[in-house]
This record gives sequence, C-alpha cells and structure tokens, in this order.
Amino acid sequence: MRKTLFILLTAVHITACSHPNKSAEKEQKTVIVPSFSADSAYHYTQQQVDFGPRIPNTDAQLACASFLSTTLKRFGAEVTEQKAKLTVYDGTSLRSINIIGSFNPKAEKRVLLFSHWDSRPWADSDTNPSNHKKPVLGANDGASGVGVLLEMARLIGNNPPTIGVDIIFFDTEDYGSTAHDGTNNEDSWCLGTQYWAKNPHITGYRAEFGILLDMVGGKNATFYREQISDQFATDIVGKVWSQAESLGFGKYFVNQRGGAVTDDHLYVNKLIGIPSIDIIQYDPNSGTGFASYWHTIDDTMKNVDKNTLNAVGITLLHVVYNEKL
Ligand code: AHN
Ligand code: ZN
Repeated sequence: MRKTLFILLTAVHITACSHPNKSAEKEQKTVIVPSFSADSAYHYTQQQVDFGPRIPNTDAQLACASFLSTTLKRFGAEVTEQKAKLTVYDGTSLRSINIIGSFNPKAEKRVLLFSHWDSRPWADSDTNPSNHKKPVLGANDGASGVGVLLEMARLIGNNPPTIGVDIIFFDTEDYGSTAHDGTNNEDSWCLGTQYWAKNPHITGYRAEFGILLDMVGGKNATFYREQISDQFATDIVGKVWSQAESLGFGKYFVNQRGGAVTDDHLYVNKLIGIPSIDIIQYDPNSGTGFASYWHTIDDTMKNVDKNTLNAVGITLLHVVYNEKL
C-alpha cells in the first residue's frame, strides 16, 4: 500500500516538473462532451411533424407549443412562453408563441441557440401549382433544427456546462411574402424573432453569441458560410466550421461562401446586437439555393437523415462545452 502510494506520487511529481506547461495545457483541453443521440433528435423531429403543420392560429400550434414547453421543463430548463399578437404582411393577426428554455439562468456568460418551430402555411414553391395553397409539413424546414436543439437540451440538462445556455424556439418565421413588388417584404419573415429582439424575455438580455439552426436534417446537406453570418459574426462562423472540420464533418460544413439568407439571425444581429450565425442548408446548384423540396408538400420525414442531425448536433455540443467562463 505504502509502496504504491510512493510510486504514484513520484510519477505525478516527474510529470509536473518536466512538462509544467504541457500538463496544464492538457488539463484545459480535456472537456467532457456528452454524446449526442441522432435517434433521439430524429424522434423529437418526428414528434413535431406528428402534430401536423405547426401554423399560427391553429390547434396544432397550441398542441406543439405545449409539447415543446413541457419537454424543455422535463430536461431542467427554466421555461418562458412569450405570446404576442403579430400582424403579418396581409393584415392577418396571428397568435405567436416563442418558447424560451434557460439552463444555468444565473450565469453571466451565455450562449444562445435558436430555431424556428412554425411551418409555412403555403407550399408555394411546389412544382405543382395546385399544391400552392396547401400547408408545408416542415420536417426539415422547422422541425429538424428544433429536434437537434431538444436533444442538446436533454444533454445540457443532464451535464450542466460551466456557461449558461438559452434555447429559443421562435414562432412565425415562415409566414413571409414572396412578392417582389417593391415593398419591404424582407421584414415580413421572422416575425417571432423580430418581436423577441425588440422585447427580450429578460430586460437587457445578453449572450456572447448566437447560433441559428435552419434546415439541418437534409440528406447529404451542405452548410456554406452564409453571408450575413460572415458579415456580423465571422469569428463564430470560423469557430463552428473549424470545430466541424476537426470532428470529421467537413463534407457537411463546407468552408466556402454561400448565399445571403434573410433569416432569424439577421434580426438577432440587427435588433439586439448579439453576433449570430445561421447554419442553413445551401445548395449552390439549385434555383432557390435550398433543397428541391423546400416550401413544397414534400418537406416530410423521408428527407430527414440522422447522419446530418448527428453532424450538426455533435459539432454544436463541442462548441458549447468548449466555451470557457
Ligand atoms: C427568405 O426566403 C426570404 N428567407 C428564407 C428564410 C426561411 C424560410 N428559412 C426557412 N424558411
Ligand atoms: Zn421556410
């Protein structure tokens, strides 16, 4: 017993004296990152889709909102439901529900992760015009980002990181107008986010940076460096893309410029000044820049691939758990 102790102490002593910097460096780098379950993220995606289209003012919206709040609470988050009446471009008044889950709410240093949870009321990019007034199921466009974030919430609740994490599911992102009539239709999108950025759930709310997940479930999806992200938060884009590369996910996270997308992160940057990026599927060879099933009745679970959810989830967990206080 005594001999063993002696040997151990000597070994520690030698290590400490001969490579003081190296061992300190090693200690700092040893971060335990919980293991992401793509099956679980896929299941959370499916559960949302099972409510049907999550369109503001519908019963499916209320049912899914309650599912999202309950699930975040079950994972240990402090949950705020932010309800508002918002007027869309055609004058319709909508009940909008942002769902905010806070982990480690007292921590000063925070990271904000977000996705929209509503689905588009019209499949107006469908090749068949008779589908243009039908709703989009939004398996990829909406549910996939929330699915990844719910799985992250489960892991964060079980393995509290040193920093604080806020997860926001924004409503009423996808009610925007596509008319090119000279009016400012850009701002008809992302209404839930615009409302929150002007009326944050906590006065003076701050986060170090924000990451938006939008359409993160497509088979063989490619995520390029979206332009608005690079403009407002190029170092965060760098942090995420290099983390992905070093984890072997470089085929998903392509380190090249993509398009500019008016998306929730724009308003988090512009209106509340939190440097934020968008991880969004971008296809440089498609007409819209998005997948062929974007805003069509084919945005269903058959296009959601666990490998893509996995690449995004693992990458973001590494980003969050490597943040230092
Ligand atoms: C526009 O089409 C202007 N923005 C795309 C934002 C979006 C819609 N993301 C998902 N659906
Ligand atoms: Zn959409």
